[in-house]
Amino acid sequence: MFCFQCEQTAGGTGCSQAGVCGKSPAVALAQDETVVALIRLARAALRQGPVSKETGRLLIEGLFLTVTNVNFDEADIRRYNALYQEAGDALGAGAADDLSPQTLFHGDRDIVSLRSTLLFGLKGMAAYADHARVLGYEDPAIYQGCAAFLAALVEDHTVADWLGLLMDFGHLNLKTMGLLDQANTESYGRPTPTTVSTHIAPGPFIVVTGHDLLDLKMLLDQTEGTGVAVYTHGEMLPAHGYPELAKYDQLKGHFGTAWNNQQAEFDNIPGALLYTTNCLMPPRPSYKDALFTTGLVAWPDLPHIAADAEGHKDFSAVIAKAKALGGYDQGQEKTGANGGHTMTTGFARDAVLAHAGTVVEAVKAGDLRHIFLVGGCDGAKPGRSYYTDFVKATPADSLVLTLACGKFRFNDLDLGTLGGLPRLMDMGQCNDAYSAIQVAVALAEAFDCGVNDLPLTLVLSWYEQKAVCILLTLLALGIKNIYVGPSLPAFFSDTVLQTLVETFDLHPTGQAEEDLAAILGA
Ligand code: SF4
Ligand code: SF3
Repeated sequence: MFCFQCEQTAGGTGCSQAGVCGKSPAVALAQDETVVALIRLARAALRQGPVSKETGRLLIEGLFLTVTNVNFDEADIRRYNALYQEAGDALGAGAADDLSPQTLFHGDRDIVSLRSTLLFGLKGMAAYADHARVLGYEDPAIYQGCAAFLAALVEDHTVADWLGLLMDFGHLNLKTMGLLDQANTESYGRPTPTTVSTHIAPGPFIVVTGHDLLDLKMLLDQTEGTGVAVYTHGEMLPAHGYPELAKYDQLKGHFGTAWNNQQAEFDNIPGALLYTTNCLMPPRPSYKDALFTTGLVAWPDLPHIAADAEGHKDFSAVIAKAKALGGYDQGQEKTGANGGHTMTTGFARDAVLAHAGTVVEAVKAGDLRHIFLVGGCDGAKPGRSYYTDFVKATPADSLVLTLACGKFRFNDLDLGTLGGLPRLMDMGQCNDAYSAIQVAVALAEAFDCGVNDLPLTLVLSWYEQKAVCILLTLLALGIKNIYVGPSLPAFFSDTVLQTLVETFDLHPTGQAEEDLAAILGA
């Protein structure tokens, strides 16, 4: 096997014996075969004319299937692959469309790097498109673009053309994140600032993790009146900010921190666990029996809750498991990383922009020196204390916006307030980078300047492929001076990295205090 799609890749270069994530060589091969089956399907579909909704759905589903920490079940992946192969056959895929997984690594280092960057970005975007789809929001342009970029992966392009493709892709991902933003806010209401408790009450409970808010909504409908409480974990925290989810009394609070701590946090848990999307780690025996997967997530021999033809899911087995396990006898404190008992969320663009006037005036009066967006993935590798150190060191006359699971390093800290606003504001999940972009654009308009002229710096942490698509969107929008860490993608060749650094002033993160001083001194 060879895989270098995530930040924890072996030796910082590539997993070749087994995945650090727990992916076996057989699963890695099956997932590479998924990708070539999807390219085959995309090529056949493009020859027929506009890409149909049915084909588009298969493309995003298959790509999402191969995102890090989603599916570890070879037999399950092969079942999906057979569907993609059949769909390609039905559209007239020919011998020339049959590709070996090796095709993905064909060419010199720079070409493999550029191809991989596009492929991994596509995987991330597919996750967002799929979340929008389950809520009934689809856009033919996203499906068409997805097919075209998949086909382009195995075509010859100059380096300049590859870079152009990456920028075009960044715009398509912006459209996709915009669609998901619309789907979430129209389905669940506009997020409002909310304080979430980390107290776990006695009695039966279910912990829901991943990103799929519809799964959470269906679970909340089904747990009403059962006496079973529901707690969010990881990227589900922002659910508490949505009025249509927060309205359920049994949605009680948040359990633990980010995905990379799950093996410790779920040890001997007396509640049921529901994984709706990434990030699944190899389950430990002490909680394996409590674990259920749904959607594209799978682990061999663990119970999976599938949707019926109408998209409905029956979570009665999860609820029964929670009742059987019974919960804690006494209340527990599952505090944040710094011992805090609450976390806040729900500062999406409307909530922040409601105070745009205050922010603009504070900047003009010299009371607000800088705005930082410290966001992205968490991960297990050392070096991520950078983000805690950075946030702790930000001056009292600055604001810190955050999003995605990397925030669990610091989101239980009390940074105080500035001009009536909390200094730390959680905008939501990783896809809510869309909200952050809207805030930046609105502030630039208010100041009548470009986004790069704002007193705003993005400090990003990456782990999996959704971070790749977000970075490409930010670059496509011309946003410069972004700090990225804790290490750089192994799939960036020296030339690609140099090009990004020169074109976009991209900075690898260094020491928190030094980077902060450089930003504030600039
Ligand atoms: Fe390795 Fe990451 Fe690939 Fe897993 S997803 S095999 S950890 S590079
Ligand atoms: Fe996190 Fe997996 Fe990336 Fe959605 S849950 S940000 S790592």
